[in-house]
Amino acid sequence: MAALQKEEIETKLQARLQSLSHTAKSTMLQNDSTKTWLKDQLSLINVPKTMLDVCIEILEHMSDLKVVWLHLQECTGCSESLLRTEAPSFEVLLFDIFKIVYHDLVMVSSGHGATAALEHASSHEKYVLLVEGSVPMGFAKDYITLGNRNGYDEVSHLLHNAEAVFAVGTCSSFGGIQSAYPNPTNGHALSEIFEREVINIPGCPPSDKNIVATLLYYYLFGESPSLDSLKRPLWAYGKSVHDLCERKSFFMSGDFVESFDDPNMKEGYCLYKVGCKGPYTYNSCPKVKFNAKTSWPVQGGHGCIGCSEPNFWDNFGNIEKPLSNKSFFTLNEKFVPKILPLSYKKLQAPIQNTQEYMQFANTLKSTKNLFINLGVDESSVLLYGDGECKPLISCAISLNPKLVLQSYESKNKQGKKLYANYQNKMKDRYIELMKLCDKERISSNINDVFSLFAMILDDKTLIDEEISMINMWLESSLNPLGGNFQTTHILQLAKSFKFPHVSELGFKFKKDNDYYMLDYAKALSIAMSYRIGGLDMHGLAYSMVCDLANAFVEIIDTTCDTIVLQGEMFNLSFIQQIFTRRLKDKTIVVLTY
Ligand code: FSX
Ligand code: SF4
Ligand code: F3S
Repeated sequence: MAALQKEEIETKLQARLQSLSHTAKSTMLQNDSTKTWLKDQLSLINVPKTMLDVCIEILEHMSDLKVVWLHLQECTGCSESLLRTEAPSFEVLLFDIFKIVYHDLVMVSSGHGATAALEHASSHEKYVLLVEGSVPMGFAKDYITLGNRNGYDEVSHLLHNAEAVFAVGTCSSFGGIQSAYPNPTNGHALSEIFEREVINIPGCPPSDKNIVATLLYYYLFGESPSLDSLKRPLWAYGKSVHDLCERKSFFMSGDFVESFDDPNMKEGYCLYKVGCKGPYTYNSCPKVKFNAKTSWPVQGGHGCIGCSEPNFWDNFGNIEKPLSNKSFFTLNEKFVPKILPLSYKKLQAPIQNTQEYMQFANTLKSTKNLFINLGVDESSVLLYGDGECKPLISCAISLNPKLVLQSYESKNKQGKKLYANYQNKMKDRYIELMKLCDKERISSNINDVFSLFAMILDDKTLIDEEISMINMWLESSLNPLGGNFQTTHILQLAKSFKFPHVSELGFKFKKDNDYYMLDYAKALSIAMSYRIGGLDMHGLAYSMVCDLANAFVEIIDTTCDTIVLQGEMFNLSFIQQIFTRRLKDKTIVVLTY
């Protein structure tokens, strides 16, 4: 769901105030501290500051909406995070603004008094339900009981009259630690059990800002903010921790701390090598922080452990090691998107040229379609429409890894540093590559980008015979070591990566007059950083193929209705799924022989 535009936001807020104007105001929020707080919150949820007064008025009218906060299987970390909110204080927030009527950690009553308060709220109040913790479904659902009901029955009961439902924390959003292997209580996320639409605010715990501003959005607009595919508000979970991280420039130059007592820790070097999962985690922690904005995990000196992602306990491997097949433990399939169907077409032989593709295109129902052929000997991308077929991509990949590497030396400061780190950390490979000749060879086969990357990043030692073979290949016009050799190798490695996480590299097709050109320079430098940082070749290969597939998706014309895929890379089911998931309104056809 896309985020709202400024004008839409203004119109919606004005309409909301209008609809509330007949109700009495119960709170007066026109004071400086509330205004300052609200300004900050509004900037988080992308509401223009000019709407401040309208927002205050809306909140003043929202006297009848209450908050019921339920605890199921959890550690109370989410509540603790909220308690550390600084301005306005927790009491102001929950008595004057949101009006909490049930929260068994902070309320005065206990026992029968608390149960009665909950019963009263559920039958006499208009309320939003916030649930912290997962729902145990094992052992007659009795692993958790509240008063005389088990957790499952209590949530079912409260869901009936709730205006909106928020899953606070990773436990209620995705199952969290209780549903990690071996999940003894058979714990589940709210959305796995109940049909009701749930807004997820994951994190173990989430920042108080993510909880409060999401709730605020609902109070102001009377509807859910824009959400991602995991039902997380985009304003908070739309960017990766890595992209917002203050240590990112060190990642880009390949400067990693080697251990927690590394003196470079003081310099703020990147924590990828000691296990940071920031590149695979979507959350706003570097921006909103925790404990009254004091700090966040990476600022405190430990890598992100991916706590706002589904199955992070199981699926991120060792907390203090980079992703690598060696640190794989178990895979939890919860929240893995469903496999979407696509069609296969069996042909006698591969399509080899424009003429053959035009004949094939005539058998398709679509009037405009795209053919992506990543063949071992040749690649081509053809756009077919109005009886015409034209190439869409042109490619110029430098095949001499020595020359490509050396070009970093003359790049900017970051490039130079990366080159020096490569020289130092991947010494053997560097020495081997420097034995290559200075002959430049350019390829127009997209598959050869795999050859180039593999030659620079692989950890297999090149023996002298291989070096002289590569030299011969660079000198000649033959293609014995091109796409064929390294593509198969990369695809095999990619297939055997055990984790479902792509390390984004940033391949891009850039428009250049009538053609798109493949820009791989940035992707290569990021791949070098990941490699120096300890991502294994399986992970790197997996990322290369996924990232390249994503780059193709980006240039697919909206008027194109069928995409035809040919070549070894498209036999991989996770690559096919990138196309089917990201191009839901198109027909994807994979050619087989
Ligand atoms: Fe704890 Fe909340 Fe983790 Fe879970 O946060 S901090 S175990 S997400 O439900 O209390
Ligand atoms: Fe920051 Fe972690 Fe990314 Fe390094 S890997 S830049 S520490 S988020
Ligand atoms: Fe969690 Fe990572 Fe943020 S561990 S708190 S998502 S930095």
